[in-house]
Amino acid sequence: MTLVQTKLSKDTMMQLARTSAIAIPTYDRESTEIGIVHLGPGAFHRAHQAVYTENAMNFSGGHWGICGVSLRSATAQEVLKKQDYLYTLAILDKSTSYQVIGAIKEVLVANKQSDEVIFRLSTATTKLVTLTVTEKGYCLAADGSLDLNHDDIKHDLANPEKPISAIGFIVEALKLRKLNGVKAFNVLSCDNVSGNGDKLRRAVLDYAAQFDHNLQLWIANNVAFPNAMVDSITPKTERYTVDSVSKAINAQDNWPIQREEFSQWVIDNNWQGERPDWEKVGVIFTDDVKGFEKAKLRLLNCLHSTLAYCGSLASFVTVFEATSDEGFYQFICKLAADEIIGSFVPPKELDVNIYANEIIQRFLNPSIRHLLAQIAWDGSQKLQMRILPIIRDNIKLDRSTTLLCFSLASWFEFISRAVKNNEEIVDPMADIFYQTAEILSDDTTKVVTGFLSIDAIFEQDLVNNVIIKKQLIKHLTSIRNTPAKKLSTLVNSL
Ligand code: CS2
Repeated sequence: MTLVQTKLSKDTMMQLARTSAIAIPTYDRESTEIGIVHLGPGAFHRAHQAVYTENAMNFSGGHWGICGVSLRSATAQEVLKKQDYLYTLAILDKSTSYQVIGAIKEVLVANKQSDEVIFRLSTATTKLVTLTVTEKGYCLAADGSLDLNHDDIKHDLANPEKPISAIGFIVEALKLRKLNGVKAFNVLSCDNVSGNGDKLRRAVLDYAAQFDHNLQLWIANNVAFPNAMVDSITPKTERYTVDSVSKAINAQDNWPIQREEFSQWVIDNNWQGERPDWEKVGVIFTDDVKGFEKAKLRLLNCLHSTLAYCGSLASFVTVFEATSDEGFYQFICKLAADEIIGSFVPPKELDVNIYANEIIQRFLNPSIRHLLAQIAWDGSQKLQMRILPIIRDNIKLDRSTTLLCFSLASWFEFISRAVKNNEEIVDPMADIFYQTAEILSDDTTKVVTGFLSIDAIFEQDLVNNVIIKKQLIKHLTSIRNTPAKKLSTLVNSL
């Protein structure tokens, strides 16, 4: 349904700004060159890094236009091109504010335009490569090295000039830069992955080593891979977002982005490379980026995933709904206080009790419709960063793990129900779940043993820990014995 006649474009944007309170780019967008290539320009990138870059260019200019590279889907290109790559950011708080973002100047689709992508990456004006390709995009094996058996990596090793993976593109472009005497770009990961820069560096160096040790050495000496922590709750754009934003700005925007007001980007202070004036617009540079990462993954993301699985089993649809339930609210507060805070050393700049409380308040933002189903995706990857390290640290510190095991058991049940009902599971390990026969069992000991046998997720220290196994079986049994409506009482009694 098109609600308004005018289409968002560079011609209509000026009109918008004159007639309404919509913020638009204040830098000279037409003459701004592309300085950043971003791999994976999905919702999060467009609501977060692109906005910081936009605000930095509004503040002090610079040639930091972004070329977004979608690795597979052509949708971003199709939709955004028709509106001159402009889109609206809607910030949902007590009231909603709108900002038209102009930082993205081009979108390429890697599997259709690999030559253009490599050209853009290897050209001297590209100073920085950023990426949001999610946990699975790093193609890493369980031991942290590049998974040489990963289908995309196998493809790229056989066809290095026509890559399909982010790693393949980065290395091919760096190879050309080295060959042509062009200074290397830096690579800044913006994925919600612990030690994201370190992990990416490992993947890139392992891949380069397959071809040429000199290239590997050159990359190791010339390319920085800073670690970074990113945060802003960004529910995916739904039909109602398109309609309500288009109505509010009085122009049809077919791909606006919505997010909460809170936004944080913390980058390693040791990194000195060329970049937009991000520090002028709120980006924090710190010596303890890993501390921030841990705090965020362990508090915000662990609580999110817990709500996603337990909350879905209780038939809640959104984070707001689940957190507004008294039983679930008490449960996540207790989980944070008793088992998460204290499992790690927070950065000195952060009061972790206040931080935890603020996160739970963010979940209670009634304007944000954040689907539990969206957060539930890719559990096999996410839980390895959000729950398992906390369990492991608590064991070492002789602290309780029972609430964390409840959270893990609810993931087991969530997946096991999906397998039983033959539903689609959005997870790179979905095939493994379908192949693990025990997951279908009515015997909860077998189910737990089946999950723990997946060695790409669970390492031996956890598999052999009898206390953890007992807790998982106990919780899975009580989840199975409790009707959805009573789950709130169950979690509140833990
Ligand atoms: C969420 C995150 O989908 C998920 O897994 O937990 O996307 C979360 O909203 C962001 O990390 C917040 O910064």
